[in-house]
Amino acid sequence: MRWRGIFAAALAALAAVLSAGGAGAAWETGMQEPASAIAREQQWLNLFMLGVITVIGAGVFGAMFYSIFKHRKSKGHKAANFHENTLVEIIWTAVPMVIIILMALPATRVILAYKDTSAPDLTVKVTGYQWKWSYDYLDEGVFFYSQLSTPPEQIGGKYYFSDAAETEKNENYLLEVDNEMVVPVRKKVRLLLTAADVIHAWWVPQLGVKQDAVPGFVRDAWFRAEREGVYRGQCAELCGKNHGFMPIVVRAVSEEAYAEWLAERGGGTAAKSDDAEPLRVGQAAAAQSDAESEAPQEWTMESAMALGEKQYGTFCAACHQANGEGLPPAFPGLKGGISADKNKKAEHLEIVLKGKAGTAMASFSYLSDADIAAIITYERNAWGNDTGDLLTPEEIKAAR
Ligand code: HEC
Ligand SMILES: [Cu+2]
Repeated sequence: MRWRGIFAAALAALAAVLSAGGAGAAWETGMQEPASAIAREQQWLNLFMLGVITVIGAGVFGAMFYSIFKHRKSKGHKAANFHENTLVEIIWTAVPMVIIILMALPATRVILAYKDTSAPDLTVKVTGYQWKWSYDYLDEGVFFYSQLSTPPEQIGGKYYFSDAAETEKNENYLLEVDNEMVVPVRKKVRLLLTAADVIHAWWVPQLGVKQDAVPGFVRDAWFRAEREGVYRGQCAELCGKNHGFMPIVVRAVSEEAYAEWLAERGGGTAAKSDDAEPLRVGQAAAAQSDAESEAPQEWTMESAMALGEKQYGTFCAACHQANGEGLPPAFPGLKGGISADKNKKAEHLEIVLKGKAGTAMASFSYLSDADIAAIITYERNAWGNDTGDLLTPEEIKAAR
């Protein structure tokens, strides 16, 4: 009687858990539906391998438990002696070898296909940063950053934002971005992956791509989305505090919609017309930075300082801190040093434009002339630095 009661209670609890799961997230098992041939192959490989190891596991443990039970000592069985048995040794070497080869053959086939980035229809350079991605459509002259668009109130909730409204989470909470990577459907998209600070990884399960993005190296990968749709992924390499907050969204659209999107972004055939010079890598970035920085009409100390403070906050404060004190010893303060030295303006300009090899100080030459002039002006006149230097965009242009 007692056992029946416990069993009934357990069943009721299980039912409650199942229905709660059904209400919250879809109650699903297995992997996301593949949207590329490679993703399908990967899932097949996964099932195949699972099958092989299940059969081996059941066989080995079955034989083991059977022997232990059937031939136990208490029944008077004596241990057999297999020492120096050549036949057994050959069998237990050959059989696993055959099994491994059987598993390696299909796996190798998929890896070779996965690595074959030849003859792409378009190439996009993808760069990982702490904590966002950028996409540079190399032949189309389109460049943009892509970062998390989930509002911070939804992440922090009432705990961090006392005045936050009851925080309902978006459907694609933490898997949504401001600028999606748009690609034409059924076209081979080659990715050139790298990173600007630490190792990140570009991972979109439905497209079957997972590739580390390593600073100083360019790795390639490719996908061909089989049908239109939105495919979501995440950075898959622990890359610091906001690792969980740099999602990836790929939208595969028809060729017409893709051309329209390119045109909206100022790229495509317009950027490729015969008399236009081909865009250099990074130039598109500068163009975007120009367009977005709202460079002031009149270049005065005041307007430059205002723009400089804003752009410093975006591009430099993560390391050098908003108060200019840096985080020594890793990141030097900019209060004092060459930023406060009237005679070291050229050095200051050089380190911002070129970066410093072998340190975390990267080149910021992809920023617009106005942004760089404003940032340096800001650094040379904030936090007690009082060089009075006002740099102009023309000066930056000449120094490039
Ligand atoms: C990822 C971290 C990081 C970011 C972001 C960064 N810096 Fe740096 N910066 C460094 C490091 C590290 C050094 C020290 C390099 C060395 O060892 O000499 C440095 C050095 C400098 C120096 C030289 C300081 C001196 O007095 O010698 C200047 C100037 C500077 N950075 C300006 C900038 C500006 C302007 C930006 C934004 C556009 C920026 N940095 C963004 C890491 C960073
Ligand atoms: Cu990352």
